[in-house]
Amino acid sequence: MRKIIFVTGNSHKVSEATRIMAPLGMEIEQNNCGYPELQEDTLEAIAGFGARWAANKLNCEVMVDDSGIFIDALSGFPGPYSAYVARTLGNERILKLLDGETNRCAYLKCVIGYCRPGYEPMVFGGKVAGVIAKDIRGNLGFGYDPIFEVSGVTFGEMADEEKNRISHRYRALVMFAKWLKEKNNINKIL
Ligand code: ITT
Repeated sequence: MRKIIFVTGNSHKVSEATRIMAPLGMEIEQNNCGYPELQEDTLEAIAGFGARWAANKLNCEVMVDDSGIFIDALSGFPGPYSAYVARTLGNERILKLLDGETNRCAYLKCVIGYCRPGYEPMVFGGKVAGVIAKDIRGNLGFGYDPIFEVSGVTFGEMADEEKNRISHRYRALVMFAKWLKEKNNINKIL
């Protein structure tokens, strides 16, 4: 098992990543040191900056996860501002904003940032498309899960294993794990 430090304050992300990464041969250890979240307009810029900052601070390789929900009818808002909007508006008021709206398409996106001290960061993205539910449903998952619906079921109503099979986080982590394996193989050959 290869161990990697996951810098995040969000324990839900840690438990999802732990379950997703174990079959891929990776062990996750949470570090709560945090990192400055740039007010950037892409998740990639925020995750890349955070990974570089944390790798240099902790002096070891790290991963971070910057995620958000992008709502079509709101021109992609809140996107990179999802954490702030969750704190200030919350799911109920987001549903109010979409009252009477027929286009309820949205996607969740996760960007994993990875960096080694002194190196450039790498970023790996994953998305899952869905719709914003008409009401809050389910008490599983976290964040926007109870209002994000895929095939008629919200992530808040899905068991962890089900969400982890199709989620934005799963897709980003698989890309990351593949890259790490390829990179290690190259290093061994060299
Ligand atoms: P860290 O930055 O410490 O990792 P955070 O919770 O602040 O934790 P983000 O900035 O990435 O993480 O999160 C943006 C918002 O999106 C936040 O309100 C999360 O609860 C929410 N979110 C992230 N992943 C999600 C998921 O899988 N399902 C639903 N909501 C999610």
